Amino acid sequence: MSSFDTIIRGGRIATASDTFSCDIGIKGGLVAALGYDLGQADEVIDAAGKWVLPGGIDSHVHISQPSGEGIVMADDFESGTRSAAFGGNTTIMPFCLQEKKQSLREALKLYHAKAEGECYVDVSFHLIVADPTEQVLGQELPALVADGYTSFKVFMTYEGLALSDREMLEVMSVARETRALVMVHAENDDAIRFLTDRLERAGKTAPSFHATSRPPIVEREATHRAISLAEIVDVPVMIVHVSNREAMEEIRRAQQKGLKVFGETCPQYLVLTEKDLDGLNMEGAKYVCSPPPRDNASQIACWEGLQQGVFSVFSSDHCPFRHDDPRGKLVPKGRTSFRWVPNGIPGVAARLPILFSEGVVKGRIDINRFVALTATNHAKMYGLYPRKGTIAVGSDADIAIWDPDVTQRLTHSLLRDGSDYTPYEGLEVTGWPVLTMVRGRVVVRNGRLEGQKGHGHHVARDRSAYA
Ligand code: DUC
Ligand code: ZN
Ligand code: ZN
Repeated sequence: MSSFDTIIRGGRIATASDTFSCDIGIKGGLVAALGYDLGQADEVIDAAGKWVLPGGIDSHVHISQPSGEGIVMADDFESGTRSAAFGGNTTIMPFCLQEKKQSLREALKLYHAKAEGECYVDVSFHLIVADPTEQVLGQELPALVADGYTSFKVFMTYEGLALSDREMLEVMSVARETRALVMVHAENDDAIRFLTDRLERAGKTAPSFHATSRPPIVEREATHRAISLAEIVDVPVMIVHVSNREAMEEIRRAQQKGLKVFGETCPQYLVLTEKDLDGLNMEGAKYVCSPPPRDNASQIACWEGLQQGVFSVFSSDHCPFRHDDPRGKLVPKGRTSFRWVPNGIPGVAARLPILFSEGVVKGRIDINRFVALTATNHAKMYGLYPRKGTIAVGSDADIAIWDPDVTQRLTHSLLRDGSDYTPYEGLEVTGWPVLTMVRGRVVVRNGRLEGQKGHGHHVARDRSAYA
């Protein structure tokens, strides 16, 4: 009888702290041994010449989320988790959106029903708190945190989603009491609406004006305010999808003061700019997301944030819509103003290859920081560590094997999501995940889907290591 179900042989392993060469013995979905001469296994995977890394954890993903009348998100849980696996991810963390007047439990029931039996990789929901009633604050949130939903996102912009400062404080207080982590979308809603109205009155309605309507100062002000509110309550806070230097410096300043303020950035802020929104005939709609991509100086600032630890996580903010589709980016109202163009871009499969190529291959970050930014820190931040996010005896065998020598141009067909484009089309990347394994089972091998949907399941989380 074999000692192991699988042995991964001859690869070079990197974790967030160490780099070493040995074999990995896997049994019952767990890493059971690290060493040499591990003996027999039902399957031996040759990883010579390859990196063997913890599978990516993408802690910022939107799937099957209601997005406005007549608009449909391009990914359901089947296609979204499939795409995640093709991009070297083994866990994703989608949002469960509470609608106004809806209970959070009710919302969660719907999302679980959508995900059940459909997932190729593991999933774990964050909650979006859009209607913080007394019942939600006093009863639902504490009970849900106890059940393993240990993080919630709040929005400072968007009609129907934006919370007042008072409401933010109330949610943050519950987070403090329950040791949950609050994620904040930081943009000043009044300023955006003022600028949007002014642009529309001047006839400036093309997708490119989306970026004009949400300049860096709008993000910087809200970031400062979110940090201040968290300081009042004395609670840790994660500022998500940071796009520019001013917001990044607000986070750095708070960290230097000793506050538990964390930051996240995303691929669109490293390799896209607002110029991408300029395309004629609604081509620019492909790049409409919030905050919008900025300029080259902002890209440099985001790299600095990653290199210097101001940002602890690098996520995709995968929020996919089809482009050539009246239920996606070409929704009829969107032609009348950028205000109505669905907000978000796909990226769950492109995230890791972009950071590997632009970061590790180009020498901006080392392989250990890559692992920290794409897996380990997500696991620690959101209560999945050490079960996930590392390669260690006893951890889930969530592993991605990377060929560092493959060079190719990103193109949508490689990414296997439900959209019809990638905003990163044509970007040359070196390094590619050639095998993705979730709890010991191969899901993707050499560009072919081997996994079964339904193998991925929902994971209840512990408290954040930082809460
Ligand atoms: N915020 C997100 O986190 N994702 C997509 C759109 C948005 O505004
Ligand atoms: Zn957001
Ligand atoms: Zn998002």
